[in-house]
Amino acid sequence: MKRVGIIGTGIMGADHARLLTTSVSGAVVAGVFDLDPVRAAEVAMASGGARVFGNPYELIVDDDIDAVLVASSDDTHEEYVQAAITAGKPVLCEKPLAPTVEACTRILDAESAAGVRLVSVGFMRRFDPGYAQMKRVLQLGEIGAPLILHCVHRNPAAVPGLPGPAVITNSAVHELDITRWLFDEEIVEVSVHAPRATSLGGGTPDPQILLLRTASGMVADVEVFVNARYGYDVRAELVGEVGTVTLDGPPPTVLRRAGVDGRALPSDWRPRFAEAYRLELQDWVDGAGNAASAWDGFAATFVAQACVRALETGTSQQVSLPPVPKLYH
Ligand code: ISE
Repeated sequence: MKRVGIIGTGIMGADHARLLTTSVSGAVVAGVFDLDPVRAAEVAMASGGARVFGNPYELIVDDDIDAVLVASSDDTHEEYVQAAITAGKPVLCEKPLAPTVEACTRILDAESAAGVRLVSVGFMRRFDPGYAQMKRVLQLGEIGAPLILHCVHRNPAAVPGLPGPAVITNSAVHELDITRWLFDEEIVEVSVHAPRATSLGGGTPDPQILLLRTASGMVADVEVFVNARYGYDVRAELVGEVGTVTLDGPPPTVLRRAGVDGRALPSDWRPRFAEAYRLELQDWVDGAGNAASAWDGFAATFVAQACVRALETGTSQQVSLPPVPKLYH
């Protein structure tokens, strides 16, 4: 039984604790830490009596904790991931690995110095049955050589407290990862276009259109709109030389009311990606190693920062990733 310690019991930490307790085999939530001790105690209780730690570093080094899940705020990921590497424990870090390239680089350096891959990054869409099907269709050659990926990523409202660039570094970063993963190729050029901003977005450029060009010339266009109000909606269409494959959410719940025959949308990502989160956690607990690596986390943040620069300068940016460190070959 793998004893998991969770740092951060907010929206994602609590959800991971619930899935680990109810839907994942071979794991138990053994410890939790949160800046808010009441919130930590609630999650500990719901997880069947996990120990509440008063200090995240004590949780990481404790002999009764085998593996660490980091679900604290984005800007604190680095320090906890580094401490887990030092303690020699596997760590699943919520995306983004860290919001800056510098912080991600320090993590790569630490993991390379340790000489063993301990870090997984929570790009859960890689485990979503819809995206997995899309990749399978592509690999089987059913749509021919891929040319274009169209993506839509809409949230009803931005997560409170996140800075403006988080539209890219926290939300669109999923599509940056999915584009690399689906095409199995690096993104080499980006541009970002901001139409007139929604009046409901508090002044942030929102929505935004990202254009991503890959090494062999495929293009992904991403609409990211984090204050779209009507519901959580993630879609994609992959266009190949002889066909297309479309991802339009999980099996729909059909809702008929007020003279309308429609589909119910969730209010956030947890129901939409519930199965992806479950599969991701099971894979991590089993040590199967199919999750995004620290290198993938680094690459996504590297491209995200180029997108932020593209938005700020209004010019397209070349993206030139450094060579892949040996540990990730
Ligand atoms: C959030 O942090 C997530 O990871 C969701 O999957 C994403 O859709 C949302 O935009 C992010 O803020």
